[in-house]
Amino acid sequence: MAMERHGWRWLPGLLALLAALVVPKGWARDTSGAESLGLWPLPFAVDISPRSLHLSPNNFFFGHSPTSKAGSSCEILQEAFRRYYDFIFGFYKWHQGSYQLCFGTELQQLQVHVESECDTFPSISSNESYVLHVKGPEALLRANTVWGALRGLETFSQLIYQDSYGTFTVNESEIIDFPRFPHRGILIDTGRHFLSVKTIFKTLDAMAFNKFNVLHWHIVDDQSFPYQSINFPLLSSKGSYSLSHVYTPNDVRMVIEYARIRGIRVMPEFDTPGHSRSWGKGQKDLLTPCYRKQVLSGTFGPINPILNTTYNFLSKFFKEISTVFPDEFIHIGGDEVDFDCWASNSEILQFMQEKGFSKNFTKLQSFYVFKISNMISAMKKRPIVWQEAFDGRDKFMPGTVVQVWKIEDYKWEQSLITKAGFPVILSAPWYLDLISYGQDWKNYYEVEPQDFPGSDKERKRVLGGEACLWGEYVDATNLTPRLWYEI
Ligand code: CP6
Repeated sequence: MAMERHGWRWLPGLLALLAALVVPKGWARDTSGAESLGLWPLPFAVDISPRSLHLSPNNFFFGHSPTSKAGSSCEILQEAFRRYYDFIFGFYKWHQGSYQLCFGTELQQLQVHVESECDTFPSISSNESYVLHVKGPEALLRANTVWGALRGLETFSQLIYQDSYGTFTVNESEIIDFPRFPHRGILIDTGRHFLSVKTIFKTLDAMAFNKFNVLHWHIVDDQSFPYQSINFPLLSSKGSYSLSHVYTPNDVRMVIEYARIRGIRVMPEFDTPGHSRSWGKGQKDLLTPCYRKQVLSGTFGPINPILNTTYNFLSKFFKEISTVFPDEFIHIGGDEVDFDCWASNSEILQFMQEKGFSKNFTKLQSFYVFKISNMISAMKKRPIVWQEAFDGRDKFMPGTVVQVWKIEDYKWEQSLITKAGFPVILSAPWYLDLISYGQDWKNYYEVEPQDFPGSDKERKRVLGGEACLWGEYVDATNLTPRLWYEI
């Protein structure tokens, strides 16, 4: 009931991910009352009293504490105040008047105090903790950063319900909260099915309701190249499904801004050297030409890793990406590279001989990934790769984050990566595009991201998790119901 007041607020279909990522393992928590209120994800410590306060839409406001470092000039907070006022009261303001007839204590203000100055972009190291004291006539939300304040405002809005007379009500409560992991992501795939900016916004809204903080935007793939590059416009004009299935520079800015305002990072992925067929339409000589019995077959394989022109192009391309996307991380893929085409091409084989790789294509892949990683580092960004790039590593850039996606022995993979000193993001158990005849979400609940053989130090290298919603069979019609429970 408490959750119905908003009409369209979603509980995650990946409840497990939330439970696993947000709630510290083995910590004694007092969550009395939280279940019945539908707080989600469950905060670290919740103490809800039976004493209730009422709120009236025309006598309640969000304010800044006089000593807050982020005051009324902070756009993140001002925008959040408007959004949350509407979530709390918006749908009922004009047609339910019973809130006037109330006795008892009224809650008139939520005062927000932020310890540090109004930040511009969230990052992997943003402090998202907050403390919420709800008592009359003024409630207090304290946070270290505006990003923590956003999480606290979300929790505050979840505490408010309408009683049986329709009166907006909140119980006196004390909440202490912080996320267990800094990286709580959702992967969307706009290379297989184009998703409108509006659909992406809707996903970002739902992410904010569920305290997710990273949109992993797998923006292009084999099937299409919807990213409109400023320096290489042919990539999308030739490689997109149509000229209306394109993200213009303005669309990209709008997605980044909509996310930023909600404390969500946008991490772009440009997956190479595999999964890159669509790049070939607008960029000549980028892909490897495949041969059949010593003659060109007319088909193309992964990006050609032996040409200087490849690296000149990618360097300019990623330079652009590093300025368009403000996030510190760029995902460079490195997964599922098909070696058959490389093996068919005598120039590739000759290059491999010269480099001393003999017939080991994994070495060629590693050579390529290392060069791209270097490029990304030179641009003061950090690379993220899929696990194959780590598995086949020769030289491997320090600080590279490895994303685990293969379900087979994923815990063992986490051990290997963290033992080698690299940070890890777990996705394997949360492949939301894989659906069975049954309730997959139950398994999502049971995952413990730090349950793998290793030391405490190694376990601390788990940055968090990501639910992947690959787009081969997902478009705007089924994206929301695959990701969230709507109530
Ligand atoms: N696309 C890309 C995909 C997948 C990957 N990369 C994928 C592989 C296996 C499953 C689901 C998705 N569709 N670019 C692997 C990371 Cl089961």
